[in-house]
Amino acid sequence: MALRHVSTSPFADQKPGTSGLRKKVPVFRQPNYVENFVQAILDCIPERDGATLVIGGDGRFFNREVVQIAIKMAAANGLGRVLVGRDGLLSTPAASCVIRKHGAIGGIVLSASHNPGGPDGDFGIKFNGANGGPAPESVTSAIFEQTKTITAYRISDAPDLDLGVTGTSEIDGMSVEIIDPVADYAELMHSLFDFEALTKLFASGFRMRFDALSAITGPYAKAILEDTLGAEAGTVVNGEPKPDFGGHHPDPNPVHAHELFDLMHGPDAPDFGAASDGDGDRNMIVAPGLFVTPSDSLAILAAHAHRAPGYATGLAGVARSMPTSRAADRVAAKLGIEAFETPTGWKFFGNLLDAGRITLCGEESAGTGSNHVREKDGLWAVLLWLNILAATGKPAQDLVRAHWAEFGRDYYTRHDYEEIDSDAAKRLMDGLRAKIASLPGQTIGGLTVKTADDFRYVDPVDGSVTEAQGVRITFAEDARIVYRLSGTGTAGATLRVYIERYESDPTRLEQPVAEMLAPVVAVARELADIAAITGRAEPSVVT
Ligand code: VG1
Ligand code: CO
Repeated sequence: MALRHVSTSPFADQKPGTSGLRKKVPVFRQPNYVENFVQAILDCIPERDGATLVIGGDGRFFNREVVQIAIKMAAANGLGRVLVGRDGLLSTPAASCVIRKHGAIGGIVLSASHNPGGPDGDFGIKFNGANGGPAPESVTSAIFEQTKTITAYRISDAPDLDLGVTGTSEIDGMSVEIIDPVADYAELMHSLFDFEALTKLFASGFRMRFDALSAITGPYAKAILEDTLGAEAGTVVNGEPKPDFGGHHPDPNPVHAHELFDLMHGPDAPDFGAASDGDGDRNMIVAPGLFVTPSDSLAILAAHAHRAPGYATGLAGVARSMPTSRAADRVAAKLGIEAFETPTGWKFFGNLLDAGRITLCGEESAGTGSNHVREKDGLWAVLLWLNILAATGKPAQDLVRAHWAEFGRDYYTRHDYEEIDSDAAKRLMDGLRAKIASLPGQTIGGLTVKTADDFRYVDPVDGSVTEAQGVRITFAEDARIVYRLSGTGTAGATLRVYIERYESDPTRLEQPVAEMLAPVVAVARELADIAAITGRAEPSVVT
């Protein structure tokens, strides 16, 4: 077999966003598009000679083709070994686990996460470093710079490998190990949670539903929940990963996982409901009759994590992304541990986790995780919940209510305005930024602005600065509005408006969310002039 140098020319649009490079499949299918980006990644791994690289993805349309390309390019670029999930599959948290466990130099993770798949859907490529986490901004910027000047890439002309069977082979002097995508991850979960107690929980008649939305977590959830812990067959639904997610939009929220949501709010609700996203890093938790917001989930897990063996010694600290509600901060204050507020995107938790400053972290977008890997982890969150339910013997809905009674409740909603005109989105954010200085002290719609700023993050570990991460406005009435533009969309722009209000009055903890937040929503729309600028009277998705 020979190694080939192929001439190419740059694409101008290969700038990684919140979580890697995400584009429509037809964009990725342009000749050399994938190869250019993969070469740029490999060029940014100086120690790659002879090293181990992990390759896998969420199984969406185009996954297999890109896995083959990445393997052949790794061989041509001097890597010593690649670990590839069988059938090219690895959930994002499992990829992180495998990188860490096998001392890899990093991993190429193929996923567009919660975005729909299929020939006209989305695809994505992300690089994770040796700690198992998404490359930090310094590395993603270097990759982008590389894509702008690329003139050639290196690839082996070996034939395609059979990805369907585990085992080791070799191409051009590089060893290729096809691994069971679930085994290392399942072992890690076993080391963190009390599997005996969980087995007893299911044996006692505890029933749950896990909706894998025809995405990557099906095999993981079946292996762990049904085959290992004895949950009844059929606990995991939509458990076969499909290239187009069976037409599902694999985003675990009340809108896209409405079947689960409806079941949990109906007469036949089992004891616990959960769902995960396209690449397995998100989680949705629903108790019977009660949706648990991801922000509340993070806070509740932080308050009870010590009940699971992996966290029995307590937490070093917690972190949340800036738009995530402040519920976790209240728990941290009570526990006397540090709380951090980071920009959106898991890459910003990496330094805090590596430095041992935090143990748990999470985002309002259904991401929760810990120091066990360097990605958010959907099934892990479900297992931690189950471990807490087993240890306390309390129903999930009681735990949530007890939490509100103790800490108060952060009523929370997110309004997304999807696929709006990019210029209009920019105008809207510019308009808000221009207003920031004059807002404090103003009363709008009955709420008085306390502070307003554009979030700027100074990493407490390495001092790196990330500017312009979203406009946040707090009100004297203990409410908050945050505005930012999505960095994962693939068409036009998506405006996200995050709205919350804290309530500690014990008689007002069970109000309808929309009602409690209506005045704040009205202010959010007025302040940013959303309807006039975007032409949208209502958001496209409310979660
Ligand atoms: C969104 C979420 C963010 C999350 C990111 C990747 O980013 O808001 O919290 O980290 O997706 O998640 P944005 O820039 O579109 O708001 V995933 O599960 O898509 O890897
Ligand atoms: Co995801």
